[in-house]
Amino acid sequence: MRAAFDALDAWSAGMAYSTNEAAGARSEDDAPAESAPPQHYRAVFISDLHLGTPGCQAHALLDFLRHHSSDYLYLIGDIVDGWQLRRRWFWPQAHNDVVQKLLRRARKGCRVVFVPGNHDEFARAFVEHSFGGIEVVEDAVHLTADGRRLWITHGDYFDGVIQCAKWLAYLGDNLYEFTLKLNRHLNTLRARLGLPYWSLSAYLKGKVKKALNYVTDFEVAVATEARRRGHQGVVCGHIHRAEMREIDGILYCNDGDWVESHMALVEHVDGRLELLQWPVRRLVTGAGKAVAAPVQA
Ligand SMILES: [Mn+2]
Repeated sequence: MRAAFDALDAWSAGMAYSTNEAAGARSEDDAPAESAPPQHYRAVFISDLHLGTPGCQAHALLDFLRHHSSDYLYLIGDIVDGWQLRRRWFWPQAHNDVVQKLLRRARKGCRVVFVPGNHDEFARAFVEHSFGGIEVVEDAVHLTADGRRLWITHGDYFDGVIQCAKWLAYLGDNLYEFTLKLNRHLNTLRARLGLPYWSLSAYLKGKVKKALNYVTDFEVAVATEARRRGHQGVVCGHIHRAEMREIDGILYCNDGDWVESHMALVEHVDGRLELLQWPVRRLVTGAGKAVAAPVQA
């Protein structure tokens, strides 16, 4: 098993060299800094990259990784989308570059920890193994510089205990907007057929409300389990909704995703936690309200 990983690592490293040669440039990490040096953090937490899908914002993610270095890097699930890749192979160069960057980071002494999610559940078979220096674990506990224990889990295990269709949670407000449009077209058609007005959006509004309840239920369920395990907080992903707030004395953090929100959670050297959006940096208050801050030069 170990040999297979090393072979794969060597193969992927070879890929990186050939790519760089083709581009006529050396690895960007090795190149002298042309712009500002990367902002260094104690820990960076990212999840839901969904590499292997057209939705993955690999270029934004590469840019984020270039600008943010850390002692610890947690990959909290749905990193590679095995579900999508099984249906249709989609693996552009940028997705390869992300994998290269993560492997290189591990080689250069950053402790990279991968907690598989539901879309990369294939990796759960390799728990307690190391993939080119990236540790694969079922879940983890991160000790912050100020002594807080944060439970690291993707979050999909909580789907089973929450009674609502999870796809609604992914859509949320977008679904409502879309529904308004659909409603208009539907009723134009109904009018042509001589049928009375019928509000699809009103019908679905109740369902969206249920989806919002799902998000809250998810957050409470994850925080409750973190408390039961004796931790002070939790960092998860899965629902693609970045958040940082206290739930009954437990710090609930969701590091967002790299499909839509381009968000990451970072721990400063003093243990302070912050949600970042890249390229637009945001300060997220305890109430979950995002305040736009100047874009880093
Ligand atoms: Mn997931």
